[in-house]
Amino acid sequence: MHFAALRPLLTAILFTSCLAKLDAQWQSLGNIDSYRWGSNHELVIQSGTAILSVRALADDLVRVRLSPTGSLAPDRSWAIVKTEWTPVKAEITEDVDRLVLSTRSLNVVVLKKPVRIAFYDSSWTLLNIDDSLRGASWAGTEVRVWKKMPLDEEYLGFGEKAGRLIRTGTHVTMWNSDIPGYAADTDPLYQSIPFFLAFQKGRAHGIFLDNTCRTSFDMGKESRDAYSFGAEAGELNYYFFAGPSPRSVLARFTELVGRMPLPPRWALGFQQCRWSYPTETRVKEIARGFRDRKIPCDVIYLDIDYMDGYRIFTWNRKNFPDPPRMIGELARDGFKIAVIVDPGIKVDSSYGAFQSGLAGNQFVRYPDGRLYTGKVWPGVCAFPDFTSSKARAWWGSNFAGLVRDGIRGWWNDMNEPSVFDVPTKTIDLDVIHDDEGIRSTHAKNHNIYGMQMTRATREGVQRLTPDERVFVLTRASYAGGQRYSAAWTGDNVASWEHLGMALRMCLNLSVSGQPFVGSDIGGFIGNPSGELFSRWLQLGVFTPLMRAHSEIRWKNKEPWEYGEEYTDINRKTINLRYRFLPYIYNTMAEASVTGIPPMQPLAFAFPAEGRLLYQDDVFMFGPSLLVAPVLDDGLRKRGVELPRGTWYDFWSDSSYDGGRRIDIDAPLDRLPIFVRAGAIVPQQQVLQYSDEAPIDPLTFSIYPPAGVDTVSMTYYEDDGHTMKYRGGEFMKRSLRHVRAAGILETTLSACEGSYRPPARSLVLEFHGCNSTPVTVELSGRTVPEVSASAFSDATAGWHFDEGKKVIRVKLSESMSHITLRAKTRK
Ligand code: MIG
Repeated sequence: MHFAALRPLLTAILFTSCLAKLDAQWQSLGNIDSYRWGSNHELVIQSGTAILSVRALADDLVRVRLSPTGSLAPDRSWAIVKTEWTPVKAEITEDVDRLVLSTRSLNVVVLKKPVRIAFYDSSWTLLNIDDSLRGASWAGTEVRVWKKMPLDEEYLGFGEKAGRLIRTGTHVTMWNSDIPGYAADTDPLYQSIPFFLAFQKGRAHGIFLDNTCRTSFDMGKESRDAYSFGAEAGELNYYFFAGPSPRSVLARFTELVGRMPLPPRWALGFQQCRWSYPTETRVKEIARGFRDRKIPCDVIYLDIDYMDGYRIFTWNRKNFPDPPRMIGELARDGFKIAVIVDPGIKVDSSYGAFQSGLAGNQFVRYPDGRLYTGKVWPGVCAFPDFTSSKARAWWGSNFAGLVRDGIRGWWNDMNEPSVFDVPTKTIDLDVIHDDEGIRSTHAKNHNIYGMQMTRATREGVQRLTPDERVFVLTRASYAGGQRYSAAWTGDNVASWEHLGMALRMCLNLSVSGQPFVGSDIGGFIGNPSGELFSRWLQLGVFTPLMRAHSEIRWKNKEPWEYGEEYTDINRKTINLRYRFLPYIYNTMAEASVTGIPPMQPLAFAFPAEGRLLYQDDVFMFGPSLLVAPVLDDGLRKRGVELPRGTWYDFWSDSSYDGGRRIDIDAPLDRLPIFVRAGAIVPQQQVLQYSDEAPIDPLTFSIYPPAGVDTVSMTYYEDDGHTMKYRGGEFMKRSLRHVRAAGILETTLSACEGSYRPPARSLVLEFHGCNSTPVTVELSGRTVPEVSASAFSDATAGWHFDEGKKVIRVKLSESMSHITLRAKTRK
């Protein structure tokens, strides 16, 4: 592909949508001329000069590629990690009108005249079909496919999108863009994940367009009976995920593009940021501020002013005279320090990173070899070519100093990349990237620039600290970026509208493969009211990244900035986060293995309940908790559309029958949370930072299952920060709970894995118990009853909380089988 030659064209269409093109310019696949059924279950259809390749990678996963010229480009992807698939059983049948490629769960039909593709499930229910008029098409360098759009199908996903969760009827673009103070309808934003889920009649399928150029999805805005997606250049190259559950779509998608590595546990603690804490004195004041007020916090960030003239990998020695000493002192007080790093390297012949970058040819250049430079914070800068493995290795080795100083978190900003004072706001589109030897334009590499920066950062720091888990946070990314980094939603605004947007952006990112998400709590730009800050912080308890941040011109956003009443509320909120850490850590461990994110839209968690599709102000966090944050000013009550089944109010223990809308109290100090019947929710004591003390006691709150079902969960724990879990140093144990008339029985299995926490107590909380136990037995031995006040100090005992109808039993954790039986009156 000769992108350089296309520069005038690419620039010209930068601000126009490809939909502005006249239909007449599009050429679609014509009639079939021939086909071959090649190796690897690849069906290749020839139609004129064009070929269409259809390949079954798994029973429920099919890849489709189009080449208008008949030659497919070398098969390389920045997103995909799984390229070897166990061959599936697939066969081809042919009749006059069509070819059918069948796997165990899909029938892929290729119509012959003209060539159009349709996906049916194994019982021949139609899932997805090309538009008969257009189908797979091209126009100049552009490629696009039109699909029929059933009236009852709804779409969500598309990565970082701020508007309504359901994107049906909208047009979205993928082009990483730095847009401070964006609005709900601003598009595109910082991250590009060209993936979506389609919901119809309780089932889901998914599509991933793996093309790094500017891409767009018109989900029925142009016309109500067709949707389309395509790219400005490159290949029409998409993956079809058959589902039928949204979970199975996301599991496959993340198998294809990779999953989030398990984060260090401290990264799930509360994090405090501002642009900037500019001196050692100020950083320490902030740290003191948390400890003195007994508000938990794990991480403090240093924004751009810690550097010497914004030179990456340097310190401002006047304001930070001795970084290792400062960081060491803060570490003793339980704080981890994270620093911002931007891609722009100041053009300055006396600056080490510029010298070594230039000498090693690590920066991007124009086709004629001139160094590309653009203005960002440091002034005129050169930009590392993160698409080159050599440049990534160079970038990574630059972290040696900061790692030695004790820095633990790596905040990658401005990596869309953002460039000041140019109309395109980014690197010139004809600038050349290595692209792993292919040498292609910025137009093709723009959307992966940020992702490859996070990769270079993670891999570099990991090489320097091979035994520690690495925490990277990014603003820009592409599909699969979760392999390297957590993500936040950029420069939002301190407004109620933005609070709702933050939730929807986190949900969209979550269902697009990125589970480790959060927004600037309080809003980056502007001063929130105390109430807005407190409500935002409450939502933050259930966003995996919980970080408050503020722009330079606005007031501080530490949790004590809003007066005594709010300080107390905010402490309570952050305490709640720490109390839930074992649950949050378990949901993140699950995401790292299965790709299923902690934050889930109700539609994702309960696809059979179609009415829930439109509730985008309520979400599931993990398998057990439904969170209904307050997103409006002055509200002290809110409506919640509960999914079917029984739900318990986390605060009052009242139970509700779901499948209907209820109103729930939401006083200022309370985040409405519901627990699903049959849930087992691990919790711990409140700490001032995540590793202040070992978990003790570890509490399992058990909510009555519906009927006499057995419920179970597998609890996961490890040392929280090293890589040893990969070698089996973790602890997994399953809990089973059965509730029959008059008897509660909970069994904890023996432990799997070789990690063992220090000796500690377990508390089992049996919710929804109508009467006090007659006896409680632990592996056959009687457990004594203790008073409520004696319970917290007791090593073993039980207590009945009549108000809340909860039986609490304390025991010391033993690594072998534990069976606890409580007999109650029937
Ligand atoms: O041009 O480093 O989104 O979080 O505080 C602004 C300063 C650059 C943008 C980030 C924001 C950060 C700010 N940065």
